Amino acid sequence: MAAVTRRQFIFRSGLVLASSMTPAILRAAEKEPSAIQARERPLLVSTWPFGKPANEAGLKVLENGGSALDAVEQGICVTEASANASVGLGGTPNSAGVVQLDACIMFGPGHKAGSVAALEGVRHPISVARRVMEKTRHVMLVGEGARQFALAEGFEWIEPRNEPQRQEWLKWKAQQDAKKTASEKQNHDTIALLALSVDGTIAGGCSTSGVGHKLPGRVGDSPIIGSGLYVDNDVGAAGATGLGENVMRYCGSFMVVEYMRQGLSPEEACVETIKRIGRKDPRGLDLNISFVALNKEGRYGAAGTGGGFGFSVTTKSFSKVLQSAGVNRLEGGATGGNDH
Ligand code: SD4
Repeated sequence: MAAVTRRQFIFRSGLVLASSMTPAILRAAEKEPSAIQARERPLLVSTWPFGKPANEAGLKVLENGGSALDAVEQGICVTEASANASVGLGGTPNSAGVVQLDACIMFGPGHKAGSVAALEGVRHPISVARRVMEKTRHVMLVGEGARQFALAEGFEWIEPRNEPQRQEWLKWKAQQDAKKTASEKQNHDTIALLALSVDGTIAGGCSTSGVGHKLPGRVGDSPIIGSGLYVDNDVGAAGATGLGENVMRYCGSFMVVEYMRQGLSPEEACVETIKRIGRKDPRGLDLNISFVALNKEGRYGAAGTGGGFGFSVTTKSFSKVLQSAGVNRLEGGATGGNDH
């Protein structure tokens, strides 16, 4: 029998302990033992720095025995309840001064999905989306139908136009009388949160008040399965943020997952998706779109147009905000990034 070096012994002992890892991770680890550390389960990845507390809440859920779906829902609830993002009822009103919320959720096993759009007066649209998935034979409910469903399910009705939001809207309205709307690049915020549990189950969710001062009834990419979010339990998951009209015309998150299925890393898949959209779109890369992704092996990455954007990653050993790759040209590589 070949002699076993000390290094091999320590490494092989680690593999025995890592009984929950997939053969793919083990294969990668055999090539490079340190790869195990970079590909931890559970793993939570979300858009923007404000996703970090959501990830951390999701991790607690997983540590307490909850599922990846529970982690996604409860993590996103943290963002929906916070004032730090245009998500939930504290989000940006539409052009009529009303906050209309979009959200969706997906659970890898069984390829389940639920979604709500243009929902008014409910604090946690992500939970209503989950209820649509679990309690109806439908995937998506919108507007008043979604609101009635939420009320029938016992969700609390909150008066949609609270005073600070009304004041903000009145200010905005006054500005409109004087000049055109500022760049559409402003007033964006969305949480897309992806979770991979120890057993390899993947779930994802997406929630937003949508692009600021949108037309009443406008639905963005965020609640559209395949656009704002996509989960394939055999491959991975992706979520989007940015100007929804530039994501939903291309089924952006679906495309990211398909690139991962073809063997690209999560970051490469995000970069390639943005380039492909940029090659097709008359605006080129002037699109203001970004993606986060993770794969079944526990790799993660993100990319955005321009200089990229901040995204949040949480495992048991760290929780941090990273800078995504930036895509500002159609040929050649992206700038920066954190390809893990
Ligand atoms: C939307 N994609 O409604 C959302 C907005 C967003 O960062 O993501 N902002 O178009």
